[in-house]
Amino acid sequence: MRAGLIALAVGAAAAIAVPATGATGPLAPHAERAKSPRVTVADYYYSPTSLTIKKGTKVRFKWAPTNTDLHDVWLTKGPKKLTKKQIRRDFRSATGSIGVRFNPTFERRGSYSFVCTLHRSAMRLTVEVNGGKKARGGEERER
Ligand SMILES: [Cu+2]
Repeated sequence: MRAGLIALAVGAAAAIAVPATGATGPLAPHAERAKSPRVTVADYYYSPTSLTIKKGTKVRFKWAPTNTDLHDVWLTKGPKKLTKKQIRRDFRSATGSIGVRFNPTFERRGSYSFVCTLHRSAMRLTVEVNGGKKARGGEERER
């Protein structure tokens, strides 16, 4: 259970300052106020492994405080309109075991594939970004 894991890890993680700010940061003026989904980056897995969000959503990645190994989150495949520069700047996290900050905002629709470059086969994440009318579970499409 997650609460148990966190409690266990408090001792080990006490020396590392992890900012505990809420989701009250400023949003882009035109973006809808969507809550930020979270993805846990743990030893050899991401949780969840897939995510469907609306365009303009920020995703908060949290490195598990129990980690003992290094991990990162790198985009390997994304919408065609993303430039290499954008990919490098916005969709590649730093590498670390705990305390890494990575909160990309997904401004373009499409399918995004991420891996941990250190554990490519074990750690994969897919993010589907749709137009913004109906996120998650919306099977209907306007045509
Ligand atoms: Cu990893």
